[in-house]
Amino acid sequence: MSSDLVIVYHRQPYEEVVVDGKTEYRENKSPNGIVPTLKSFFGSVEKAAWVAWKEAKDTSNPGFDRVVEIEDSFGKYTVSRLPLTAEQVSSFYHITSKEAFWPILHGFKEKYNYDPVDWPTFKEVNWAFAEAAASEAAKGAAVWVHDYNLWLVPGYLRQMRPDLRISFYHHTPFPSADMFNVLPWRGEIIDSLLAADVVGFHIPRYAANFVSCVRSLRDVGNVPRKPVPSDLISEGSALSDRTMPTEIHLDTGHVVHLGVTPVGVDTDYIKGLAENEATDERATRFRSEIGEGKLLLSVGRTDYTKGGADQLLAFERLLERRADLRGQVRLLHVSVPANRAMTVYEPIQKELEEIAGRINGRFGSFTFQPVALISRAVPFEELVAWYQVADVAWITPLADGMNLVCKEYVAARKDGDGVLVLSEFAGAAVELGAAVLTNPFSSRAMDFAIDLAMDMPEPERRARMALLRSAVSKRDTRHWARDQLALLSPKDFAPEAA
Ligand code: GDG
Repeated sequence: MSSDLVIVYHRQPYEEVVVDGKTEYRENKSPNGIVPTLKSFFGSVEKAAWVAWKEAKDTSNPGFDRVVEIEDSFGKYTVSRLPLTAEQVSSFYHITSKEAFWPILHGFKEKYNYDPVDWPTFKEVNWAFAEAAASEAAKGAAVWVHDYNLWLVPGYLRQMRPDLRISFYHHTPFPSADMFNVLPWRGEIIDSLLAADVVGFHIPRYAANFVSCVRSLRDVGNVPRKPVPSDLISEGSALSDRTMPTEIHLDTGHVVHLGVTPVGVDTDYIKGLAENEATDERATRFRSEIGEGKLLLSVGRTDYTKGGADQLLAFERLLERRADLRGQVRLLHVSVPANRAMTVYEPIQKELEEIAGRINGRFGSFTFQPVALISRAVPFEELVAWYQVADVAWITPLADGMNLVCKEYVAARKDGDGVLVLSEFAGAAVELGAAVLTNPFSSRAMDFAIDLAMDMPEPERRARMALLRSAVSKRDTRHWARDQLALLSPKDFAPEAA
């Protein structure tokens, strides 16, 4: 019970490797993903802790140290690893979180799978996370819980430790009541979130949707609103709102602050990589391989929300429609498959392979394949080199909480050129109105956007990229960290939380 800040996130914050029979904890240098950003908060407190899970064959005797002390470039911190069995991981994470919650969060009712959900296991695992956080947190400490797979933690934690300041951040979209209320456990989830002091979202729309869910289930009276900052409004785009809710007052006197802070990328790190010699050499090699033609780049996890199949179909239509581009344009589609235990993603992989194969069969030759489908993660340094040479980053998810790939592309374009085609259903669209925004549910809109990108004159490309670069630098990881820490600071809390 001695940490001033406890981060509760399902993944461990380092790589664990066994060297000569000895376990070593290595700093995970990967800049992508959220882990390094979260660790950067540790610099601001004296004592910090992290709670994650680790698979154990036998939870009563897990065979590893439950608590380890780590020291890396982010400082010293403690990591509590909850021993979970493979069955618990599968039930709480692969099934309840990914097959029931994930589709609903992203608006895919038809993919929602209720039957295999084992709710008692989900509750048990969330309780274990809450217990571990409670035992790490000093009196009045801040506990910061991440993502929907830990939705019940704030409620449990409040029961165990009323003194704590609890913040919960959603990395995904938050749907409106019409969608969210499909979940039979909606009341329990909402009550748990309302036990937090701060509930955080990427963009104003998700906060508004959350309020619609709360109102549908609980009587919370008037919810104050304030204007949305102008840099979070892309005129006319699907996810932009003009005002946003700020806090929810409960009958008990408890106030839930609604935090809207879009996650950014580490622009300095990406800039550093983009400027290093090895990346330059790589980029030069890639450019000579591409030759005179144009390269479209698409990067994302293999997930139905990312809209990979719709995008490949749009590419096929592009080649059908425009004979001038055949043999002149290629699409590099990096689609990183999920953990093998999640069979739910297998049909998407098959579909991507089928469409890519058909396009190559129709428009390719012995020496030229229009689609390169990469179904594995490429090293981030290589990704940055691809970002630098891609004429167009084509990022068209059907739904995405934020989407960091588009921001990484912009941050890597030190030459000030390149076109970003972005779905208006990615949270990032509210900040990146200078992109070519498109609607991935409309073939016509997708075709129009990609034509515009292919034919865009250089001055327009540069003007748009300058605006995009300034937006991405403004709200980078440091900005996010500052905002989040301010929300967690004691001055924002009513005496009941002290
Ligand atoms: C969730 C939300 C939200 C991708 N392929 C490779 C690779 N990546 C990296 C990218 C990027 C990260 O993975 C993906 O981040 P996204 O934000 O695009 O998407 P999710 O994984 O779905 O993340 C999302 C995010 O949380 C943060 O709150 O933005 O909406 O769904 O950093 O670079 N990295 C490497 N090789 C690859 O092939 N090394």
